[in-house]
Amino acid sequence: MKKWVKNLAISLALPGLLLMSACGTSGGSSSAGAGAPASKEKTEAASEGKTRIIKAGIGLNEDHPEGQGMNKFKELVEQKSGGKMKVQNFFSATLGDDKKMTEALQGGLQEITVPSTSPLVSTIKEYGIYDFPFMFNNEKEADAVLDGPLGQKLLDKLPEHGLVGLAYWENGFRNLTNSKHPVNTPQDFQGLKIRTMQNSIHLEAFKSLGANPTPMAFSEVFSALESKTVDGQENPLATIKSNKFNEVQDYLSITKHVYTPFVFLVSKKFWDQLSPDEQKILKESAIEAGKYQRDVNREANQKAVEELKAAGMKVNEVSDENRKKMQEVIKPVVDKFAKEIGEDLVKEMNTEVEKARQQK
Ligand code: KDG
Repeated sequence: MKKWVKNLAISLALPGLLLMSACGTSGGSSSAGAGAPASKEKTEAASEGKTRIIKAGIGLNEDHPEGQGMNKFKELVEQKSGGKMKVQNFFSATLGDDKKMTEALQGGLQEITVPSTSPLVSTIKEYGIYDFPFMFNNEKEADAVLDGPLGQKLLDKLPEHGLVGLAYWENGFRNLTNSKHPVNTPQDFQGLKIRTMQNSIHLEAFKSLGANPTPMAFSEVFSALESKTVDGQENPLATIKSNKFNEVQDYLSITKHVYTPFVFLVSKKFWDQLSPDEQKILKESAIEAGKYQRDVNREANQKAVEELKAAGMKVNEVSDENRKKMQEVIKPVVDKFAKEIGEDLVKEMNTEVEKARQQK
């Protein structure tokens, strides 16, 4: 289906869905609007056998590992609740970008989204510790930190902002693509117009390398690359493949310059209406689907290099030596943000990474 036809269909269907999910239950007598405070009747309504409609949206496509994780989550929730909780998944930013969907959760207009942690930083600065370039060497280290006490500490900061965090999923190591030339050394970034996520650390890190970064919502990236508004972008391989960036980008450089997680968010306004049993179902399903999502993601990232090469991209591996050089150039930016975020938290992060490294 053409994209505009799809968008039109969705915008026509949306008001109906919004109405259904604004009530949080369907087939029930509850008439409370979106974001209504938790009420005894509502909790009882759900446990009395009424169906809850849960609207979940992400920016990436259904075929992306994140989309596959959302489908697994839907399957688990519907199975664990015996069909009393129904998940409606919306992919490809049809409900908006990461920032917009997070705001919709805070307002109680949408129940679930799984954004990159990076755009959250403008609201909760501590999430910036995940944006420090070259923090993790591999996925195992990231898992240990995210699933450990530090990861939980950051999830605990969400409720005061109207959000509940149930788990971390994986976006992954980000790599640079561009339409100009292979990037091997820090000097190769000079003058490149690069789309970044809406995150000040990413922005300043690329500036320090001499690039010309522009923050932009993900849904705008393909056309910005196609129209040459920007020369390049950076994302994990599975995303580059799923979004067909190879059609508008000739060069892929395996920079692995930063690992970014996804965070599984639920609207607190919605969460507070759920019974403890319903909350348990959502939490267990988010964690279980997250494990599946990480596995699928790792497999997809591994396969994607060859697939992108076969599709005509010129791929270069950046040496460890050159990655170190990039890290040195970016260090003043990291030091600056470490002060802003809080030296103690950064120290804790470094200790956790070190611990994970020792475990092997
Ligand atoms: O569904 C998640 C996406 O919206 C987004 O977070 C992808 O990494 C991403 C980016 O570059 O915006």
